[in-house]
Amino acid sequence: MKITFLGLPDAENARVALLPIPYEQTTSWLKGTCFAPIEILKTSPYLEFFDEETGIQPHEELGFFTYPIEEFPQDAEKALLKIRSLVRDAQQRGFLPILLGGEHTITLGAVSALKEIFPELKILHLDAHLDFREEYLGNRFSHATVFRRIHEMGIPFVSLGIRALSKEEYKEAKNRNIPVYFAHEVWNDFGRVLGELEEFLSDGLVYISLDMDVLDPSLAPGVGTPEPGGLSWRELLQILRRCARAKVIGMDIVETKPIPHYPFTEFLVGKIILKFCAYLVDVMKNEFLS
Ligand SMILES: [Mn+2]
Repeated sequence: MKITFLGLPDAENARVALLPIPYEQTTSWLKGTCFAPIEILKTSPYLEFFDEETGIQPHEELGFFTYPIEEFPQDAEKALLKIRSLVRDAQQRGFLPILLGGEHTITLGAVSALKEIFPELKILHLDAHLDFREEYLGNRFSHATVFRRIHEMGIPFVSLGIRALSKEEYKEAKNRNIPVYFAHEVWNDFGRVLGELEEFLSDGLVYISLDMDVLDPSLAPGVGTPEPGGLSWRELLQILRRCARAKVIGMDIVETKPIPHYPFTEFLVGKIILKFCAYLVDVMKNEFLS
């Protein structure tokens, strides 16, 4: 039987699609992100479907469609092409695509598909790492180089929550005027960060790339490269609330690495999806009423 988000049958008029992308080739330290998509889906039926903050049940208002879990090519180029055609398919069918990674490299496949349709696309990058290396361990298409490639594609982005990067990445990002919000800025001046984020989100079409290690590892320990000092749940929700007011055209949630017998991080991914969808519905309803 097909594994679906929340364990529910695919909704007839689904507006949101979950795309499992079990691609993992270049993770540098702890392996296992390829197991995340199936584990995220498997834990999702245990989520509470009702969102108490908005009074909304996202599965009733938006409806979810889950793409089947398929094998992924080991070769980065082939994998990215496959992701690209999956995202294009989701887009053509009118879904908001949410990709479940897999390593961070998958973002490249998604945004290359979306940029063809929406040239004005921009990205909100939530991560502990800047992923702005020219190459990593001899590889140009790696989880550690994703945002360098995205920069070369001419797609604007802001990176938020950063707290692990090399001196070269730091310098390169500065030289190229990449807006980076470090974790310490979130701790010390979250109001300003949110205000500037709101400005960034206020025009254009936004793709959200959420690396689970942006969260504090006390909250999301199941990641390949945990870094202390990450976002709190409350901070993430405040960011997602602002995102819901923007024109979001796609999202990925990457780098979850299941810990055996401790599926909390996978469970949290499902919770993030439900929260974000509840906020989307809330914004649609309120805007419709006003
Ligand atoms: Mn990361």
